[in-house]
Amino acid sequence: MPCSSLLCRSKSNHAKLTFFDMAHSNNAARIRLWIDIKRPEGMGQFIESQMLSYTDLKTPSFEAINPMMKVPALIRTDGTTVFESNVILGYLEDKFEDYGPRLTPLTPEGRQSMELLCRVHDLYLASANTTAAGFSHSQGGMYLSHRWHGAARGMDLPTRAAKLGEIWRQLSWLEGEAAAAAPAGPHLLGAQLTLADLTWFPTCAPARAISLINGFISLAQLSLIFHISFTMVHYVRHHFNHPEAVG
Ligand SMILES: N[C@@H](CCC(=O)N[C@@H](CS)C(=O)NCC(=O)O)C(=O)O
Repeated sequence: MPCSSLLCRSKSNHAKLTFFDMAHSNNAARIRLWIDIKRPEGMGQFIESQMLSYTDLKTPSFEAINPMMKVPALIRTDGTTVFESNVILGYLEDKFEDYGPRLTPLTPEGRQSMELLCRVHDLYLASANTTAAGFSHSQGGMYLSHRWHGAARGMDLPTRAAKLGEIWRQLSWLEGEAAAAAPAGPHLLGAQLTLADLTWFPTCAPARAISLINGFISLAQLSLIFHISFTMVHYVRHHFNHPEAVG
C-alpha cells in the first residue's frame, strides 16, 4: 500500500541517511555546520536533508521518527531512527571519519573536555528536561513570550527572568573556559575546531545579541564569544574558498 508519511518516504531512500532539520533550530544547526565543514561540495551524496516546519514536528508521522517530536532527527541507511543532536553529531563524525577535517580531539583528555562543553550546553541551555506541554529549555527564556507563542508555549515574566539568569550563568562559565583555551588558539578547545564549537556557536550568537539589545550586557562583554563566533564564520568561508587548505 502506498505510504506518504515522512518515515515511509525516507525508508524508500535507503541509499542515503535522512537528516530532519528546521530553519531556526540551533540544535539542528550544529548538524548543518558539520555538513558544511566536512566537504565543500556538501554531503549530498550520503545525506539527504529535509527541512520541516514546527507543525510537521507535531505530526504522528514525525513522532514515528523522533518520539520527542523535536529536531534534529536522522534515519540511518538501515532504517533505524536516531534523535538527540549530540548523538547524531557523534554518529556522523564517527561514520564519516575519513572525510574532511577531524572535529574530535585525538586525546582522551581533549575528548573529555569537548564532551563536557557539549553536555553543559545540552543539559542547561538547549534542552527541556520534560516533553510535557508548557515546559521549555532555558534558551526559550530569550524568545518564548505569551504574546508571540501563546499560553501553551510562551512563559510568564518571572519564569523568563529565571531562565535568563541560567543562560547568564552558563555563558559566564563558557567564557571562563574559552578564556583559558584562548592562548592556544581561537576555538573553544584552543587550536582545534571541534564539535563543541559547532554545538555552542548557533546558540551563543543569538543569546549575546539578545542580551545586548535588552541591556543585560555591555558591548565590551560581547567580545570573547563573538570572537569565537566570527572565527567560526571565517573558518567556514575559508573552507569554501580554499578547500585544499583545510583538511
Ligand atoms: N536535546 C534535544 C533538544 C532538541 C530541541 O529542543 N529542538 C527544538 C528546536 S532547537 C525543537 O524541536 N523544539 C520543538 C518543541 O520543543 O516543540 C537535542 O539536542 O536534539
